[in-house]
Amino acid sequence: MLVGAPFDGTTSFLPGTRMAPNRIREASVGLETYSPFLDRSLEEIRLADLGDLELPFGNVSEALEMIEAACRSIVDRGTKLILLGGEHLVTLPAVRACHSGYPDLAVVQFDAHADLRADYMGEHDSHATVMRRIGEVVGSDSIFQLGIRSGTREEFAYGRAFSGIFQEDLATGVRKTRELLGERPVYVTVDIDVVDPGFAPGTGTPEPGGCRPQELFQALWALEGLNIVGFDVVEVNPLVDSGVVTSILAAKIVREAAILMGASDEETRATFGGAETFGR
Ligand SMILES: [Mn+2]
Repeated sequence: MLVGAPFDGTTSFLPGTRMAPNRIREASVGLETYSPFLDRSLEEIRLADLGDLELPFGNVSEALEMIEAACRSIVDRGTKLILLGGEHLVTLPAVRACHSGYPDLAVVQFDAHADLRADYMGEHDSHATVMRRIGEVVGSDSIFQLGIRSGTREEFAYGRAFSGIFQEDLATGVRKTRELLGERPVYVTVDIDVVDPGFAPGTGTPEPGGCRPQELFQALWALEGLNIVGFDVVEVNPLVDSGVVTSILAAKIVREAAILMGASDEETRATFGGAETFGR
């Protein structure tokens, strides 16, 4: 099941990720439902789009609790979760929800930034601390951080010492991650800024020196066969995008993830990606 979390309450630089879920849906209409690489179509899987959560402004903890409750209701049904951010902090309640259903959960992060700060400008829960908090939920050695090229000296020392993988190169990172994960349930979080800002300019904290979209797709395809129970795309900011290029990239990432996960929901059809519409 797919749900949007239009939240950017702790964004430090360029706000606007709250606009992303609907913009990504709009962009998805321009994509084919068929994935040539995976040789499957959105039409062949079951995917329900629950729309966006109505989150309160100015109340971070309440918003996070609502996101967790929504994700937990999806996990408790035994269905797979796809979350559209929103800033990266939305991943924390989603991981909490998945962890409650899958105690052996591991988290794979594609991101430019380590997001491992202990706190950020006095805030415990922030987009800049989210992976540190997630490590406290699943265990720091159960987070696999790929594409990381930005952070403080302390974050890099922490990640290298305690994360399951802390790696810049995606292909190498995914290969090692697969070997280590085996059959474990996995939550995958894609911070769009893992991709170079030349290809994905619509993001709040752009970091030069990232990968090309094709490298990210290859990394995602290489996850096929893993037991992915939750997935998100975060940090897309339509307000600073160049046209809709970043939203389309995010929509294609979600298409590939949905097909990869082969979400087997109840008798609902996709509203995402231009597939047959089913009333909510
Ligand atoms: Mn991030």
